[in-house]
Amino acid sequence: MQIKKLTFAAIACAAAFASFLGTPVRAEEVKAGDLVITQAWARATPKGAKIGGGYLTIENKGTAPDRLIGGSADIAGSVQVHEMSMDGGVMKMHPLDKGLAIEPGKVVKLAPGGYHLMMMDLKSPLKKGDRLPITLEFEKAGKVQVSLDVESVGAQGPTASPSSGSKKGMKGMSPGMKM
Ligand SMILES: [Cu+2]
Repeated sequence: MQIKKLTFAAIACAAAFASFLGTPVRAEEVKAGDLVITQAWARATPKGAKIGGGYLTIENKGTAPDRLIGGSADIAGSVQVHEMSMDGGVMKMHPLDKGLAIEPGKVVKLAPGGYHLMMMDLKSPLKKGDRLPITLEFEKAGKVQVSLDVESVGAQGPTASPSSGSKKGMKGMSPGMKM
């Protein structure tokens, strides 16, 4: 079961792996202490998919570091913080056991191809146009409610403008993995 889950995860991450070129602007923001969260979105999932990716931007306007350690959502069995990276030409992803550091004065972006939220054990597919309530959990800021705007399956950002971007970094993906 664990192996199967990881396979699903790898495929979804591969599908999510693309350069993030869009710089969409979203008016909506959520404040939690010194943290400002914007551009929260997720990708629609194909029928039967057990995991989905969530993305957002976190700015730390304070003077102390914080960490995004996880989250929860009614629609998912669990929500993890993942990182994607290239390892010898092969894309890999793994959960960040200690969470993702949000350093003071910094903006951390969770986006396709990099850090992301991984909603595991989805109970139903994520549908484009939905607003998905999710609770983020930070070490210091605690629990923070945000809504992910569900965009299309191949969206690169919350206001999906299909980029004519390069395909660099796509090496090592099998053809069946693209969406
Ligand atoms: Cu992942």
